[in-house]
Amino acid sequence: MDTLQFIDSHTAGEPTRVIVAGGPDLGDGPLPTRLGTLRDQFDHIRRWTILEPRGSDALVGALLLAPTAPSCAAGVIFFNNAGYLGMCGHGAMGVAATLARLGRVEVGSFGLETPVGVVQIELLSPNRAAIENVPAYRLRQQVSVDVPGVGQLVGDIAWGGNWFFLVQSSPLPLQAARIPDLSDAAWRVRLALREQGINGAEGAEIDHIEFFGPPQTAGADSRNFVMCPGGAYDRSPCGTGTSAKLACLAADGKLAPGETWRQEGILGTQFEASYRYGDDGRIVPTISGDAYVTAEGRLLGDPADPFRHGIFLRGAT
Ligand code: PYC
Repeated sequence: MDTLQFIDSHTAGEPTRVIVAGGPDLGDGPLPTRLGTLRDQFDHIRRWTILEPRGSDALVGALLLAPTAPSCAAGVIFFNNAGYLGMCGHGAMGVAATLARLGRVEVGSFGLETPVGVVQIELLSPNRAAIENVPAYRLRQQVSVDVPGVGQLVGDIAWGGNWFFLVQSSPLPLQAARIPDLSDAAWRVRLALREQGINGAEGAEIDHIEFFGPPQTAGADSRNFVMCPGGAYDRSPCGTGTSAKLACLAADGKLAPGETWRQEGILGTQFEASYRYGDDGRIVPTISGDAYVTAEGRLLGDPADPFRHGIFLRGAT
């Protein structure tokens, strides 16, 4: 019987499952190389961890690895029901809470190595972390896209560790009761961008869609709805999506360095965000949020189980 040892958490409602032992040997090379090995040779580990019947579409997985940078407490590769994520903000907060649970970090600063760079984390308490994300920037402003069944939408394209299309005026009310409609509309936007050849840098697919509207909870500056690459919506305000939002606010002169932005998600939970300028003129966002460990255990893979590597029906990408 194969086993994977995991710790589950949620960050502002969005779940993270960290594989803490039993994962494959990916060598000790750079994280992007190890991600390639995981994807090409061990993708069943991702499916086993994330997909039903052991997981769910909402889960983000994180494989804990030895870092190459001595300054880092751990390396990590994030993945979901559709594939691999360069970075994941809520997931990094979940990893921080998990490392605290394991006794591998204490309140204070440490680095987390990801395939897209080192993320500095300040563990503020065992259940709250501030993530200094990889640099974020806006690639294009006010891009028009014709979305069948939704209409003409205008949005910005920005990088926050993943590629986002950010629609300032949501085509639908940002209410939890409208999540199925919001999901349908956001998925249509994703497909329309793909079909109309609207991409991130170097032809990268824009695989996260973000709608914005007025805040509904005290203290927030804005509310969002975020569609993730595999068709699940983000229960949290999305760390990389909030980073992309900060890049747009900074480019528009609407938020000064050091000023706080409170982004509320579709469940009403909040991330607190601010930025500084990096050396290359891009912004370096810091995003804070709460994460709670919810479970720990072992995933079992009986060789006789036809679904030991998950059920995958959607074919999202
Ligand atoms: O928090 O960056 C994030 C994220 C990406 C996908 C789901 N959550």
